[in-house]
Amino acid sequence: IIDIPALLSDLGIQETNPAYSTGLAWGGEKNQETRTISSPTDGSQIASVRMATAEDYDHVVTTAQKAFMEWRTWPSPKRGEVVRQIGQKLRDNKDALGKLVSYEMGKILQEGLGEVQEMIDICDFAVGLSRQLHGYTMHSERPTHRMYEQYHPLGVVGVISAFNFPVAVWSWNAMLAAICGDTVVWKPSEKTPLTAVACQYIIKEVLEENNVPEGVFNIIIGDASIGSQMAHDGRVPLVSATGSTRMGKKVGEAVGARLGKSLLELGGNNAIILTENADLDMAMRAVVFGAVGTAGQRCTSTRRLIIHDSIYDSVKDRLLNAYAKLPIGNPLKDTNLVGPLIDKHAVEAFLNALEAVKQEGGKVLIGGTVLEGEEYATGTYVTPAIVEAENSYHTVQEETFAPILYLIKYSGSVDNAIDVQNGVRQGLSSSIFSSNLLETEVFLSHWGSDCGIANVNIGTSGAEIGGAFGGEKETGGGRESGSDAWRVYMRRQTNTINFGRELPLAQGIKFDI
Ligand code: UN1
Repeated sequence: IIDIPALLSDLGIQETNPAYSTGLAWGGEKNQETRTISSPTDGSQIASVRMATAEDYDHVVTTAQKAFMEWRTWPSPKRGEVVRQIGQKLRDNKDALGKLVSYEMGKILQEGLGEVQEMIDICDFAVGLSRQLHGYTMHSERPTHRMYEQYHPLGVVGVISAFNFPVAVWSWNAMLAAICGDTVVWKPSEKTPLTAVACQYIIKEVLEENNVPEGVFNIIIGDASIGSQMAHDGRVPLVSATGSTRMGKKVGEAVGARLGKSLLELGGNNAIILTENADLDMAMRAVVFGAVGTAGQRCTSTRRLIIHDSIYDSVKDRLLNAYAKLPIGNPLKDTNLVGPLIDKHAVEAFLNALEAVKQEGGKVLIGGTVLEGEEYATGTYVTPAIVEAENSYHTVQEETFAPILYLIKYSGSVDNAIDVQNGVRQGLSSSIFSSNLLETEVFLSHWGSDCGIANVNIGTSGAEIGGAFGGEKETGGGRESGSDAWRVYMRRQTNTINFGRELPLAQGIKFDI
């Protein structure tokens, strides 16, 4: 299905991959510790990467700091022009990068290509934004004074990304940070470093052709120890981290202890509410894709389905029917909808969660097995599960990064469904299916969904880049990509200017000298 050496050569990736890159130069070739990357798709070894050391990290941040001194002086639209060209390179490489994402991470090819499309889209968004880094102007209380605010570049931005969106999350952060005048040190997930390396190769020519200083776009291949070094590093004013709530708490605590800024995009426990007024044909598409897409490994995956008791049985039947026919297998084969989990640890977590929910009284209606046979020899392919459960179960309260959909019944008004939806510690994405305006408006009201994303008549996943992306509560509170998410990548300054010949003080203070 895929010719890996040809693909790597298409992307310009050389055989041995050093542990870090500063955009123009690579380093860490002599490092002893290596990691072998094998595809969850067919188990073959794709590459071996070297792991960065603490000294490598230090060198990269020093280079990024130095680059910042120059990069911040470039006019923002000129930085935008660099991002425009990066977007063009991504268009040229969409097919190859999309395939590599699919192969290294295991999502189906359509989703791999979709992920690259999100990168292209954020480039376009950032180019426009490079001319719109607006602040407010205000009226001063003093005569012949005016006030306004400006947004200035912040410094080195650390980006820690997860395996499930191995490249898009970098671009949401890096492209905005770049037009804002920041430099970026990216630590990709150690489970998917190769796609990150590919991105460095893709952008290299643009950086060279535009004389972008070395150190504006950096990557560092390492494990949690590098992430921790970054979180504690006072030279990194903003750390943007995507991953589990457990990881995010550690990063948030370390960054908070030095009063740095963090942008956290952590676990979700996303629900769809189906009221008695739901259009079930539409809802089924949303639920099935939300729950099994990316094999349940999106932070926006649908994990809970909150169903009105009057339609519960018919929803259950329709879902069981759809799940019985799910095409599961090699994600590069275009008839498949469900690929593998990232690795065997993820399979274990899937099985453990199912065992635990059974202990609590849950009933597994379908799925929950590990597939065997030649096509599934990696042991990473599972059958997506549907479980009847209560919202209060421990297992239901946790985010298991796997395709498990919990069916939860509610009765009475939509307020009861919203209580269930909000009754978890996470607050990323939520949606309601209903053709009744009174229900949908309650869901969107200030006593409705408590999530960062609340949708009507669409599913929980597949957010567009134009909106601010992120969530509340244990999801971490950060917002990235669209809307005004760019502000976190800049420092804000309020300026008051006196254009008169007197010096009146604010708040009416009078004194003589
Ligand atoms: C993630 O899973 O970390 O909304 C991000 C979505 C994608 C992003 C998911 N645009 O499903």
